[in-house]
Amino acid sequence: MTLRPTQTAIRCSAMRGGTSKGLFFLEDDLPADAATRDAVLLAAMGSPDPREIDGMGGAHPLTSKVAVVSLSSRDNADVEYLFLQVWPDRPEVSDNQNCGNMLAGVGPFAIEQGLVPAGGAVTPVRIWMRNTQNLAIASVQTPGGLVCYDGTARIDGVPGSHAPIPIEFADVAGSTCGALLPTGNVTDVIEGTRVTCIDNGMPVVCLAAADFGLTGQESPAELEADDELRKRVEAIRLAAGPMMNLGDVTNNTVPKMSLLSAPAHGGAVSTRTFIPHRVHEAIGVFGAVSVATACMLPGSVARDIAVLPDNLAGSTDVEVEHPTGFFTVTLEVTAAADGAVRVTRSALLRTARLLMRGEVFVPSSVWSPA
Ligand code: NQM
Repeated sequence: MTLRPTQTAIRCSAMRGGTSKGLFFLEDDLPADAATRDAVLLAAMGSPDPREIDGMGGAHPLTSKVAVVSLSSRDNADVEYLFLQVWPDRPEVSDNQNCGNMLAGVGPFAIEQGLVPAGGAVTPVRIWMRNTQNLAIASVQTPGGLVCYDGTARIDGVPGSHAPIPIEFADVAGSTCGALLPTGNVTDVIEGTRVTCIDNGMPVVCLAAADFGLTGQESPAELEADDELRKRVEAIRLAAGPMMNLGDVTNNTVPKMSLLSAPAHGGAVSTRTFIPHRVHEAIGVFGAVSVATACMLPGSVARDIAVLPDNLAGSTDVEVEHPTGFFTVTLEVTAAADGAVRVTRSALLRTARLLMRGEVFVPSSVWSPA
């Protein structure tokens, strides 16, 4: 009788990307068929289980993430990145949103894996983001031809300092919803609450914290413990989904719901963001880009609250406050004669770190390649 291994080993790396953490795979190392791939990722993470005890997941949406990376055949990109959210507590893997934090790990991973040669002290990696069909350019420190993770860059939400990974986007407006203002309006009233629905890389509904009787300085745990608040925010989200061209968003991770208030620490605006059911300990990358963009739009819920310089032409650093610090988004905007604002470039700083490289094991009953 031939004995068969009861587990399948799959090459992968564990990386922190920005304020998130997850597993990075080469696409060729995973099953080609999406249903089998998703079953493999659920098993690798230990989902569904709120503790993800039987896998590598971190029992929170921010630490239960996967990046799938491959060489690109596009003229304008070196590699392609597919982001997959593995829900910790239900057997679902979703590709319906992008993740700019995991994106920070893609450049280093692509160089480490030999997909992109290191070139000089800094290697620019052109990344095609499959979820939203947009391009990002990440600049990775590669002195001596090796990825360097050490450095002096600090991002709030991550202890210590690391090598900087600046990331730029040319145009991510309407990446998921088809338009920067998917409802066609700068503000709408949904379920009796004034909102701004925006998509500059991430579908976000901007809300005034004061409209919910909040200061906007509450902790994520306090907000998550408030059942009435969660119900009201979710009712607005479910109604906003179809208005933002997202259809029924009951089981969707977007739109994100960002409660805004005046800055409390010298920034431009303060945020508390439901993503969409847990409250982010910081703010997502594209979530921050979308909120910062909303701050630029005359008449928006965000513009009414934000503290910004009078002249927004050219390049502006928007300091988005969040529960664990600041997220700085650099926006370049042009304003048309009718006051319409177009963001021509956005840029931000992240760091990332390779944590582990090896093989993750899943039961052979889930996947047993020939
Ligand atoms: O908005 C969390 C994160 C994210 C997504 C979320 C992200 C982004 O912090 O680009 O980075 O909002 O689901 O990783």
